[in-house]
Amino acid sequence: MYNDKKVVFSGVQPSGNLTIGNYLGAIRNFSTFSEDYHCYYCVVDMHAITVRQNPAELRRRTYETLALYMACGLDPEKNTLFIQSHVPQHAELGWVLDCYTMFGELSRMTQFKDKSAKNADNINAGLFTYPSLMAADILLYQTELVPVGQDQKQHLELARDIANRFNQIYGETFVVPDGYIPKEGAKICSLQDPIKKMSKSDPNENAVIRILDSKDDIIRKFKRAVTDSGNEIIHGEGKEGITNLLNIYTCFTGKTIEEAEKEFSGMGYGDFKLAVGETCADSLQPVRDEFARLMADKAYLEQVMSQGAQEAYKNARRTMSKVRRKIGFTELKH
Ligand code: ATP
Ligand code: LTN
Repeated sequence: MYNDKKVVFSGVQPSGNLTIGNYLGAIRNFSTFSEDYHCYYCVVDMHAITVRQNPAELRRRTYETLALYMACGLDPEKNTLFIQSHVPQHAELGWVLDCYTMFGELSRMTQFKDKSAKNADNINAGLFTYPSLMAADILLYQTELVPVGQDQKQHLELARDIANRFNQIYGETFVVPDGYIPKEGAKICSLQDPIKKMSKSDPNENAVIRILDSKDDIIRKFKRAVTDSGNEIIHGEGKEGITNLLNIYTCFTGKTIEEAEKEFSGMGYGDFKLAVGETCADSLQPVRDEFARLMADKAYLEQVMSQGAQEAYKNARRTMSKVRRKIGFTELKH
């Protein structure tokens, strides 16, 4: 059904309740590729355990992330939706690619540096080799395009370098993937520290808007958003807080920044924040409703998971046998 189509792959970690950063930077765009590409959207639970997780919560969030994919418009009949740990070739290729990824390259990854600082008591080897497992996710499916937010650009470049290196040694094996970083929404910032990206594992709940937050919570958090001492609703340097809010508003409404500035001109910060909060909460309402409906039917989610794992497995297996042959692993004949 899909075989002649080019491939799109992306993943989200079930490491917390998803934020509007995950939504606007990544998931919302996923369904735009569904007609023209064979799309694989994966819940990357193996990446999530690079940071300590509570087992029951990890399991629940894995279901929730899958349900959110669907609530954001991904039809499991048109996209392969699956869980990373259900397809063992991810771990298998991950190991192989570790052997073609340099210590120096991994040491330069800013996500590793940030997460090491945040988890100083658990700087494990998986956190370090996270990017080669991510490269394995992508390369296993001969992916052409990877829709992600700005923060993943460095990991993607490394995935391309690894693919090129492997191809140079063994001849054409992997498609070299391109990133797709949206023009709008690629970097939604924290509401409390608008220089930092909004992150689902931020311990400060006021800094993040979660897709599943209630309307009241969303409005309350926007009202508390950090701004500046001025009173003009314009974007630009020194106005990172207002710029971030304008950016969120335009992502949800499709308006340009200039249109939004005009619309809010003369308005106070309080009313502006309320308007952004209401727009955001109302835009997310259909996603929340659909999510609740899907979560009530666990059997259906399990059926989607197993169908996705089977589809992914078929294609992952093909790339993996090619890799095994190229590097000189022996084959079991009996
Ligand atoms: P964590 O805090 O656990 O590291 P995260 O919020 O960074 O998680 P990921 O699961 O790592 O989320 O990312 C899923 C997708 O969402 C990726 O494509 C990533 O680039 C995108 N993304 C994450 N945060 C933002 C953000 N603030 N703005 C835009 N895109 C984002
Ligand atoms: N590292 C990504 C999640 C991720 C991913 C992928 C994204 C894991 N594997 C493959 C795109 C393609 C992140 O967002 N932190």
